[in-house]
Amino acid sequence: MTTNTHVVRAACPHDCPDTCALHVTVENGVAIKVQGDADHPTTKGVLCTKVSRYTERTYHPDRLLHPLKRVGPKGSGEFVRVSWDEALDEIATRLGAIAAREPEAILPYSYAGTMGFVQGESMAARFFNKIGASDLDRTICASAGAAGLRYTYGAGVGMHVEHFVDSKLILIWGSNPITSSVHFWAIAQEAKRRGAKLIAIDPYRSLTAEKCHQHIALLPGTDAALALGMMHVLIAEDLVDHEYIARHTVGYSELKDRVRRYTPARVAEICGIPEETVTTLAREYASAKPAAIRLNYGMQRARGGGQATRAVACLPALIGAWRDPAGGLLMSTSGYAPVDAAAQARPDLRARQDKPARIVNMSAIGDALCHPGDDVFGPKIEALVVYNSNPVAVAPESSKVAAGFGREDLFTVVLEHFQTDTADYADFVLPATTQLEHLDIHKAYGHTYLLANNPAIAPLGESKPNSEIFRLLAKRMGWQEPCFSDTDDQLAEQSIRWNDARMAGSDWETLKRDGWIRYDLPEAPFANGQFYTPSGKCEFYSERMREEGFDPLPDWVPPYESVASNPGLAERYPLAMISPPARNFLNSSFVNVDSLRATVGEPTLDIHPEDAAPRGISDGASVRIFNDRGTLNAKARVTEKAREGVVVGLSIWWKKLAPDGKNANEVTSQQLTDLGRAPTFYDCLVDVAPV
Ligand SMILES: Nc1nc2c(c(=O)[nH]1)N[C@H]1C(S)=C(S)[C@@H](COP(=O)(O)OP(=O)(O)OC[C@H]3O[C@@H](n4cnc5c(=O)[nH]c(N)nc54)[C@H](O)[C@@H]3O)O[C@H]1N2
Ligand SMILES: Nc1nc2c(c(=O)[nH]1)N[C@H]1C(S)=C(S)[C@@H](COP(=O)(O)OP(=O)(O)OC[C@H]3O[C@@H](n4cnc5c(=O)[nH]c(N)nc54)[C@H](O)[C@@H]3O)O[C@H]1N2
Ligand code: SF4
Ligand SMILES: [Mo]
Repeated sequence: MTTNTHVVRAACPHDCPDTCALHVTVENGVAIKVQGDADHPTTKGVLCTKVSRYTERTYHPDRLLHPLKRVGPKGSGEFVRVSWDEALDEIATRLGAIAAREPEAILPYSYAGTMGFVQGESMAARFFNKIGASDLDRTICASAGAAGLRYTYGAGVGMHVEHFVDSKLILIWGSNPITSSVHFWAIAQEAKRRGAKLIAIDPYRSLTAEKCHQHIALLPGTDAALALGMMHVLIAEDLVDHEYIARHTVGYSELKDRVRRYTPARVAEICGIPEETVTTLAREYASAKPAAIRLNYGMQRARGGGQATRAVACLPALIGAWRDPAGGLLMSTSGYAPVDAAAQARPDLRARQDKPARIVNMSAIGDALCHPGDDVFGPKIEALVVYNSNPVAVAPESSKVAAGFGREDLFTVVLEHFQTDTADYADFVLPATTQLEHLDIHKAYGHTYLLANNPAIAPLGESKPNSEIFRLLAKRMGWQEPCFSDTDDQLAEQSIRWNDARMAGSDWETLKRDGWIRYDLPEAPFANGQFYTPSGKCEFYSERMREEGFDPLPDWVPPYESVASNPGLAERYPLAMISPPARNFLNSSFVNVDSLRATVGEPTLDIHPEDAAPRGISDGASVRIFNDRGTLNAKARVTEKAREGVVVGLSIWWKKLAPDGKNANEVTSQQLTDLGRAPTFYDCLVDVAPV
């Protein structure tokens, strides 16, 4: 037999800033290798460990290959195989009956299991718009930081990641790129070889912080204070770029007043770091040219996360760092993509154009599902359709989430690759295709390219793309609108405004053929101002925020739960817990890939020797982590990587694959951030005791 081998151009679907360009090698219809595209300027032929093993995930023996219907009690994971016809008929009938009475009792629940537009909010969004469902506020990751950037720069925009290679100082702030953005880390290392200084700002001595020249281990949720303290020094010592400020910023004099109260001494106390660290950092930041900040989402998961992002985002404008392509800041680049959201989601399909849909925040899904319904909340949630997300593992205050999902009167459909913690609570589980089996189009949030994902292999078993599942459901609902017949190819093409100048005349056919294309943008995006704000300037003072009832100037908003801000609670639960991602998991994805889970071993908790000793905790001991919301077990690692007062449990475990059936979200809270209504995963007091 002759072997038939070819290579397919694809894109990594995962929620990761790097959005790699992939080459998938297919032999006789089987994907045998997934590699990074050597020509793509940020992927450079390299993938992370997880996605190098993507075929292991796609061909995993536990892949869901046919529809399942629940037979046991909710959460028991007892299902029988059913046909697609039986599953789709019953789902359409049940949703149709609810919609006839109260459409807003239906709720989609989805996030970035895939970041593709086609398998994300296109056909699915059309389906929920047409049925008149409640809208999901998709806040679980980045919406605090996104709001901070939007008020300051006008959108999620920043430096081209490639230019960090020429930076002389890089602040890696609330970011652990060795884990969460390896391609940025490769660039930062090259900058280091060329003489750049790297400084990590992180309460935890992460894999990245260990490898930087300096590590500033501030207390969680105190970043805004540090940024305001730096501004205090920059202004007091006249280290600012007056010309840039005058031409390209708004509100300098108001900002000057605001930062007066953030003296290095006060900031040092808030952040739990030496006073001279604040002063030296500010001076170095002003003198290194060009200076760049890689800001990331770890620092916006506390109450003041929105304002913290805003405060840090003001820094590059104060010193005029934006003048150089290798100066400025990168948190997100997703605002550069000329996305046509209305063409994707078709909000015009909603019958009620006179009133906005009821909105349910995904970050408080536990409370939402447990709510009986009233005039303020709106109707009780009766049906939930989950895709691209695993809320029973990833959403905060997990005991409430599980209680909500456990409601016998809730009708739940889960589209998945695997029988996750969430799928265990489904009435119907529908098998979805993976990235190798479907078509998609991807923007990124950590670089400035648009990518295509061509399908490499046929769907495994009876699995279907999300888009096709919603297309089939729409047919069963009897909807006649032509948009419910659009193919995946059409959905992809409709996602982008191709005539936007940033697309430089490219089209979908070219993108599919070439795999990726760089947006046409200036190399130093804000050298001449041209921010995406209403004023076109970097807004230190935001008139929009004032109008919307927020503090128009950046400020430090203390955490809900910290020793200083909540001493009563801290008496009982004196340790701040953070639960950032483990390197070989991707949120809760890959936890079920045995070879990757083996590298992590079991759930761990890093604790400082000074916190461990008085509690009688020795290295390797089993410990119980607890607060009023819940409790979980982990293996203690007594280490100075965790600063005193802070414990670190790398995440996000599948609950059912942890020895005690629990993960870090047992103890996290459903409180929301100051801006963006985001979760506060890293704003969480606990205590720890030997088991
Ligand atoms: N391997 C891997 N890669 C991933 C993911 C994954 O799960 N695994 N997840 C992906 C997703 S969805 C996202 S959003 C990104 C997340 O990746 P990042 O944006 O890098 O954010 P986190 O990993 O949450 O946190 C980064 C660092 O912030 C620190 N941190 C915690 N609290 C604070 C604080 O208050 N201030 C400061 N300055 N630092 C703090 C943490 O200790 C951690 O080392 O990574 C993506 N990439
Ligand atoms: N304690 C704690 N909790 C956290 C965080 C933390 O740092 N600490 N991080 C938070 C962050 S930043 C995020 S982004 C969220 C992430 O939370 P989620 O967005 O829920 O991400 P995952 O856990 O990776 O789950 C994605 C699921 O989608 C499925 N999936 C992937 N592709 C497809 C597809 O094409 N079709 C269908 N139907 N399914 C698909 C995968 O199999 C997987 O089970 O978690 C948050 N939760
Ligand atoms: S998870 Fe991130 S680093 Fe890994 S292949 Fe995907 S985009 Fe690249
Ligand atoms: Mo995220």
